[in-house]
Amino acid sequence: MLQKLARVFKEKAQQDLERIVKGTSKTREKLGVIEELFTYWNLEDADETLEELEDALIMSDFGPKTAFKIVDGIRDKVMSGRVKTGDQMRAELKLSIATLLRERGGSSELSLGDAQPAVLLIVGVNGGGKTTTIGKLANKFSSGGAKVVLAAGDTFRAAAAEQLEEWARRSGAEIVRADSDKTRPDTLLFQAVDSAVKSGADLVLCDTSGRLHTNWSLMDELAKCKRSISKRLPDAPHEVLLVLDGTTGLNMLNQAKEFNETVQLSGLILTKLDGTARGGAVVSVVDELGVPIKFIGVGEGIDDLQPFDADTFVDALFPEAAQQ
Ligand SMILES: Nc1nc2c(ncn2[C@@H]2O[C@H](COP(=O)(O)OP(=O)(O)O)[C@@H](O)[C@H]2O)c(=O)[nH]1
Ligand SMILES: [Mg+2]
Repeated sequence: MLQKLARVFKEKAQQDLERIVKGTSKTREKLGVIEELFTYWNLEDADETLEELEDALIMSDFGPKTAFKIVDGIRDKVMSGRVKTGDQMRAELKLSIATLLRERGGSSELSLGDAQPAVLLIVGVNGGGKTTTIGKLANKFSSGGAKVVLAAGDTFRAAAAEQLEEWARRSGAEIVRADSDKTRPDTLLFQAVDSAVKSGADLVLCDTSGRLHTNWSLMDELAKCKRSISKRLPDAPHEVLLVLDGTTGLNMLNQAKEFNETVQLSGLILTKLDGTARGGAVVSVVDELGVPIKFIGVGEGIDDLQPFDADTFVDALFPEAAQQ
C-alpha cells in the first residue's frame, strides 16, 4: 500500500510550478546572464560563449565539475552541428540538466517495498526543515490511509519533541517520545520501531537532531542511530533522506558528502524552494553523489511538499517568461 501511495504523490509533481519559479529567483537572477548569451549567441564565437556559459553556471552555484560536464556535452552538440541557435542551446542546456538529474540520481520515487513498517530516517543540519518535512510526509501518508508513527529522535533540544508532537496532532500520526531527558537518540529510535512493529504501523518517520557535518562525535551518533534501527528491523531504515536547505548554495555539497559517508543516503529533500533558493547547487550534489532528489519543500504549511520532478525543476530554473 505504501508503495502505491508513494506513486500517487509522484503523479502530482507537475503542479505548483509557479511557487518553485518564484523561489528559485536567486539562481535565476544569476542565470539571467545565460539568457543574454542565448540572445546574442552566434556560431562564430561559439568557444567564447560556451566558456561564458560555464562561468555563469559556476556563478549560479552549479559547482565547477558539474558545470564543466554540462557545457562539455553542449560543446559536442555545437561542434557536430546539432545546436545552431540560441534557442536550441537553451533547450539543450535544460535537457542536459534534466537528464543529469534523472540519470545520476536515479528514481525519485520512495522505495518502500513491502516493508511493514517502512522506516525513513531523516537527517541534516540544524534548521534545514527536517521536522517540518516529517510533518508534511506524515500528513500525506496518513491521509492516504497509512498508519504513521513519528519517532522523536531529536532528544537534544527539549522543544524538538514538542514541535514534532504538534505535527503528529495535525497529521493524525502517533508519536514515540523519550520518557526521560537522559534517553539516547539511538535507544529512542529502537523503541519507536519496536512499538511500530508491535502495533502494526505502516510507516515510521524518524526525526534526528540537527548536526553540523563537521562535528565528528555527532556524526558518529547518527551512525549509531541507523544501526540501532537495523538492530530492531533488519532491512530498515528503508530510506535515509538528507534534508538540504535550498537557500544554502554550494556548501550543501560538503554537507551531503559527509552525511553520505556516515549514513549512506538514499535520497535528498530540498526545502525552502519558495524562498530565495539557490537551486543550482543541488544539481551538483546529485551529480557528485549519485543520489536522487525525492521531495521538495515549497512552504511552511502542511501541504507544501511536492515529489521531485526533474523537468518541472528545470523549467523553474529557466521559465518561459524569461525566454523572450
Ligand atoms: N519557507 C519555507 N520554510 C520552511 C520549509 N521547510 C521548513 N521551513 C521552515 O524552516 C524552519 C526550520 O524548520 P525545522 O523543520 O524546524 O528544521 P529542522 O531543524 O531541520 O528540524 C522552520 O521555521 C520551518 O517552518 C519550506 O519548504 N519553506
Ligand atoms: Mg527539528
